[in-house]
Amino acid sequence: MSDRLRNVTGLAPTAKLPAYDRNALQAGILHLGPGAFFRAHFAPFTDGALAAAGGDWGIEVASLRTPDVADNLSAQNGLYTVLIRDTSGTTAHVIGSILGAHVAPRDPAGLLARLEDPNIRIVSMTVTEKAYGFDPASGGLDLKHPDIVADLANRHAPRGVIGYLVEGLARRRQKGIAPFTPLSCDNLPSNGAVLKRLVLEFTSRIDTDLHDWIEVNVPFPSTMVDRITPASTDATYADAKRLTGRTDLAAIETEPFTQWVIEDHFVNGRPAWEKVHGALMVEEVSAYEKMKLRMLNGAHSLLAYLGYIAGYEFIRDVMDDAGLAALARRHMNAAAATLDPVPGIDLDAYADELIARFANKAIAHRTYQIAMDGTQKLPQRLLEPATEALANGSKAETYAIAVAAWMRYATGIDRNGERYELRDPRAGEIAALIADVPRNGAAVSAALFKLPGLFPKALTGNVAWTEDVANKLEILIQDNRLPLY
Ligand code: CS2
Repeated sequence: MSDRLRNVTGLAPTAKLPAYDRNALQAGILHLGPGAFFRAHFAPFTDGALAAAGGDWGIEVASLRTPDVADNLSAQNGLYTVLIRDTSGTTAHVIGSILGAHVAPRDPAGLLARLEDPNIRIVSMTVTEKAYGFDPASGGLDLKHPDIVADLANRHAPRGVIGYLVEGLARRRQKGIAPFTPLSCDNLPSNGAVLKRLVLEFTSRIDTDLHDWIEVNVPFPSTMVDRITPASTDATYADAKRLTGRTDLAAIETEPFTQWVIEDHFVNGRPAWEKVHGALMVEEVSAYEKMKLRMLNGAHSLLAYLGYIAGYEFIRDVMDDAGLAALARRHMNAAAATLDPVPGIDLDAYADELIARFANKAIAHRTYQIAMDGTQKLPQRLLEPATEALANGSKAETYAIAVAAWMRYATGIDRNGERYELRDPRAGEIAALIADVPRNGAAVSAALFKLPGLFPKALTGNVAWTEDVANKLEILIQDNRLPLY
């Protein structure tokens, strides 16, 4: 393709360009998982920091699985377009912070060599919840996770996130190179603390000296990340072409809102992210994380499951249903009631803003996309706050609705009787649990409550609440929607 985006000269005047010299830039960050969310969030924040304050903080990305995004970025010298959409129109920003892309399965040794480079001072990641090897039941390492099993057996030739981080740190220690800061940017509560625990549990099984060195020398800052980013479609690529004049197969689209709260604990420097609108460096991120996971993501999952089974394709369509929009707001209030005060944030105004963001008509965010990986998302979004809500004397009714909706969704049959793919790492277990169970609320909920490690005992042992789930599920199985939201 001769019109491919490869450099920033001669682009259409409608494209905003990187405001720094990319050719003079070196990589200081290696990022694992260059998916759409990373391209809408981390890379633009770093692009903004480079423009505002410079520094050798270019990014190299590495894909641990599929090569497509990395290959498209490589073909474009790392350049790609972010389309920012709202009802007043779409703007195009060409992002320059990515300098190179690797495909780990194709060249694992090449990626390990990059992890040893002393210039790489941060190894960040957006790999989704399921990639970590986190066991929600124990809060620690899932010793059955395929990457963890493989990497414990073969630590010098890793394939998963934890394996690569540990091998990279081990090599640096052995060669006397200062460590990098691992930086998790996934939607897990205390993502840095979780990552630290997983890395340390993994290391304690293979090398106790390395374990002690990491414990003392490597910080694991937690972050709260937020920007609604649907999967790219043909409309994304067409608009990127129209606004930049170039074909861009790594283009993404997103909303105007963007937020990043980062614990300021870096062992080896960091970009001046605080200079970019939406970024906040703090001592402790947990209050922000809980707020976002419970109010935004919890309501998102609720709407995704109820919306999908009611036949709505996009979250914006669900928000056009007054009953569902009101339910989302009610759930946000219930989630807010489980939170401690969050510095500088009025939770009511935050909820109003979330409702407006969900309703953004310019953002086509599929309910099916958000519904993915429910077993990985439910604990932090819905089950932990539900447990706290019940303990505080609430009926946790909107949580019962959300869980019933997930269970209805987990049956894998849509309102027209057609099957769909669950896209959940535990899809096989779910199907096996309900295969021979009568399709009614009591039976299906009883079966799914038994999914090992998912539901805390405080929920499954609460008869009133589980009956509420069963009753709501029964209605959803019969009618695909609840009568009164
Ligand atoms: C969504 C999130 O897909 C999902 O599960 O809830 O990706 C959500 O859009 C982001 O966390 C918003 O920051």
